[in-house]
Amino acid sequence: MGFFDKIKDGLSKTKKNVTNQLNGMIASFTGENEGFFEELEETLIMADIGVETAMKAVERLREVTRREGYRSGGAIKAALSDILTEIIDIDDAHLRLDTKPSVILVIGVNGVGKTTTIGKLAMRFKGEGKKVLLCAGDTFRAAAAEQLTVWADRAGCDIVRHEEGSDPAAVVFDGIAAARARGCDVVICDTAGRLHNKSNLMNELNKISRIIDRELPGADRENLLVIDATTGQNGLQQAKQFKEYAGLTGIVLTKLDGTARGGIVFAIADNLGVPVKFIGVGEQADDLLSFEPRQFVDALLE
Ligand SMILES: Nc1nc2c(ncn2[C@@H]2O[C@H](COP(=O)(O)OP(=O)(O)O)[C@@H](O)[C@H]2O)c(=O)[nH]1
Ligand SMILES: [Mg+2]
Repeated sequence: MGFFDKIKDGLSKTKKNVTNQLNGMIASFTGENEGFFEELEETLIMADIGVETAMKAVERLREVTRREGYRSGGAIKAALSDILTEIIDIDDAHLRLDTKPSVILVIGVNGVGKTTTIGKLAMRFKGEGKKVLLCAGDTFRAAAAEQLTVWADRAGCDIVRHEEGSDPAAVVFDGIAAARARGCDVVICDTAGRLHNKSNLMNELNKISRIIDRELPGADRENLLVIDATTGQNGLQQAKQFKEYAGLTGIVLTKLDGTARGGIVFAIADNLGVPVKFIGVGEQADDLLSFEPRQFVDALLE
């Protein structure tokens, strides 16, 4: 299945709800019409794009429609597509991992898909001929390290894990040492999404972060926040907190196959100013797609 088809397939739920409605509205467009813009705004909000972002997008569309005197659905659709793409096209969506080793720290609340995403990334890097090491930094539950071990076996890569309840920063420390000794290209660190309280979690992430900086100064590093698309605007609130405490270089938006509200991609990019780098559209190894703004919008509107 091609890349574009895979996105379309993954977004089938979103498409059924939102796209059909949007396309119906767009097809009936015959010229500037306030009712049309209001209805469009509502549809976008229902798709989880967020009130602010929907208003911004529609306002831009109004302006360009007035200026260019659009009278056809085709023209409106092209203009909307450009506006939506512009909103999500932030910086470079590609990973920067040029140093050896480089590090990916994967963070986010419980159950969003961190460990699964790490497994998918490990398989992808492996396929690119990279030597990968996984670090089982979620020591809160023994099952977390087990789950990561299954992925490490599948990807045929090394894993460093300690006992349940041990210090995650120590796991990361050992992981980095092992990666150096074994000449690994990428170290991917899993983390816990839930501790006894929020400040514990943020302190722990902070400590892990300092260990990475200290042990690998100057190394390329990605801090990826994983967000579950089905949690909608709630996910956005979490993201704001993680951004404040941990710093982010990118977002991975998972479970886009399971939600009818793919608009959350726009809300996140617009509100956080952090690029979405990957989207998850299923539980299998190849269900992680590099995020391509234009293709995403095309797949959504087609
Ligand atoms: N449908 C779907 N399920 C996913 C996706 N990513 C992860 N999951 C599932 O979400 C659940 C929680 O994932 P896990 O990686 O354990 O989350 P973690 O607690 O953040 O590490 C598992 O059942 C995964 O298979 C995705 O993109 N789509
Ligand atoms: Mg996990």
